Amino acid sequence: MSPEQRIDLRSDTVTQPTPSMRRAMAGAEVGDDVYGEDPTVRRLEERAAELLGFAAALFVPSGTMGNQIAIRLLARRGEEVIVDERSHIYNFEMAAMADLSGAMARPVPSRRGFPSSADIEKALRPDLYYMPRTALITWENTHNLAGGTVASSESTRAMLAVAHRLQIPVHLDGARIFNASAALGVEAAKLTDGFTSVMTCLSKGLGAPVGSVLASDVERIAEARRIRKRFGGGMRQAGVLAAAGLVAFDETIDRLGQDHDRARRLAEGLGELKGLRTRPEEVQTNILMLEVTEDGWDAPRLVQALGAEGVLALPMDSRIVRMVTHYGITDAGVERTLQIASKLLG
Ligand code: TLP
Repeated sequence: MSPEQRIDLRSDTVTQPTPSMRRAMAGAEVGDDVYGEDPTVRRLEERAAELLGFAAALFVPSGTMGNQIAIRLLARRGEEVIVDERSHIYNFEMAAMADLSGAMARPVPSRRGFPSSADIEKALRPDLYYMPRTALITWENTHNLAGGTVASSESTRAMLAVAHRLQIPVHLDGARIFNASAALGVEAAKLTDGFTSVMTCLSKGLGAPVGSVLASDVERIAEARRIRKRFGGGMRQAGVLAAAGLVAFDETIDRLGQDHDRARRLAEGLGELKGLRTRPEEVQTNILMLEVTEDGWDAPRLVQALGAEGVLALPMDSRIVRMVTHYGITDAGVERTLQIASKLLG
């Protein structure tokens, strides 16, 4: 089966650059960004800062690097970083905070990805010389492993109130903050208000081929630039990539709601099949976690069977399969996925 015929629901990272991104990349004005001479990168950073409501931003190769630069920036060796126990930073970043920054993760439980302010407060260290200091709180919105959930403004506000009262910086892993913004109908800059730093990805729902940005104040971004270089992320004529990011900001933010509608439609249709459980009312954005409840099936087997029919999904454990919609998934792709799943599970 050719890649064009596949329905690839593994992630929103799989998108191909749009024709206008490819045109912008081909024509991008570039320079050596390590000398600060790439005008396209600079434009992307200015635009990202403006969209996220910060004074400055830094173009980075990946979301992981953006998160890890923020941690290096805001925590010192031997200090603790509060993380939700299912966060990307804790589960999918190779313990980088320990390896690169000497920091220790302090995982906190949550129901749908957002720990309560009471649980966060409980995890904060008292000021005792024989205990590690709590350096930083992290927050993920939308939350990937919880199924693309959107933080309520109440939960974010309550967490920020604790952080501000105790003067602890807060980093937002906003890889999909524009999905949260589309789901709530609220500008992204409103959702980032009160955070010390924010990372967002161009290479997920926004469809750009590569890249993320880290936003914060001018001083911190100047320091983040030094850390990026130390981490090996000083890129040269990166304007070729930033050009696609600018198109992503201009052309793809407004269409994210369609991905959310399609994820909901998938959840509704798959939930009707025997042996699958979905909770369509809980699908808020473009990520859907479906539970395989049928005896004789499990998540890896279902993923394999779907894959043989050209529908790609990700097994998360023995029972849970993840599907993510993005601009490469059309209404026809959703209907075809439902037909194939129904044929398999009948
Ligand atoms: N998520 C990827 C995988 O790594 C799981 C995906 O397919 O969803 N924060 C969040 C919330 C993310 O979901 C991801 C990537 C990242 C950070 C890291 O971004 P990259 O992949 O650019 O390093």
